[in-house]
Amino acid sequence: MKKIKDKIEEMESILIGGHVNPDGDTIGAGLALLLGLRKKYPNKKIDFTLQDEIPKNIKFLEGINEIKCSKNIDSKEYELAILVDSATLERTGDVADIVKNMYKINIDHHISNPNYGDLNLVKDISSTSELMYNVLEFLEIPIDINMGSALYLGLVNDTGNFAHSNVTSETFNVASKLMAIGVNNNKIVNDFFKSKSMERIKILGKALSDMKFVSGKKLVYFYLPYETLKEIGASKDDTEGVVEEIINFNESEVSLFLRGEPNGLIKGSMRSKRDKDVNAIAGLFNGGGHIKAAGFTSSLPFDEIVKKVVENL
Ligand SMILES: [Mn+2]
Repeated sequence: MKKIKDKIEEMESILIGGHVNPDGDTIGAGLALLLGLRKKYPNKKIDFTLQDEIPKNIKFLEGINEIKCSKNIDSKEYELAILVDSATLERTGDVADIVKNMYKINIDHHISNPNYGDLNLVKDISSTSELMYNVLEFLEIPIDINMGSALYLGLVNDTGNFAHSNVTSETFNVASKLMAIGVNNNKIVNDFFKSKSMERIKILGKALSDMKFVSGKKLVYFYLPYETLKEIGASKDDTEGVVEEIINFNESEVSLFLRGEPNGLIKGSMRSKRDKDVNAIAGLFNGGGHIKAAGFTSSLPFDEIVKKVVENL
């Protein structure tokens, strides 16, 4: 962390980047860092950029409008890139190209992260936001209510509201310190989880009624073709959380959600309840993530993806 601090102090312009299809963790960690760095170094040029739009249920965070779309970023204006919550550089989409010639700091919590940065802070903990809390402390940046709310959202996002096995006493410790500075737990959880669009509820309903179960492998899966997504009038962030919902089935151990993309590829997400390693399965499709939560993109048809997953579970 000392080297990270030195680099930040040395450079005059910093661009923070997060992953495509941004979630509460990449946004929470990146936004807290943006607000903190701007406060501590008012004379530096500091921005946070993402390729994709902010999901509707995250827009309530204060400072969210400071995040810039990667289309509007000129790479020549920055010397240092800090990538957050991005398991590979490619995961940042268009941002990867913008930062390719910059000095890169990689701050992440995915075990599959190959340490692609010039400096890497990769720790196997609940969330990048939990890690970012420690980074901000090390940088001696006081965490205000807006930064704290962003970090808290990251914790809630990646722990399924403190329900997953990645939660440790340290996760609660960070959550507790955030509440102590005034973060409103109930408001964040309500704004984030209980704010689903009708389209999202409809997708979920479809998933719950059409999901299939492979009892020999305790695998529950659901495939949503792109045409069905369009018929419902949904967008891809309306499919968030499906993979976590279908694994609620009591006999399942692993869930697989497959979503057709407009370009004909299929995006897969997997979850595991106990010890089955879905990071390894995602790896068969050149994806990755964590042992209990991972994802991939494939050009195979959906039935072949299911076959390959079943064979390897
Ligand atoms: Mn994360």
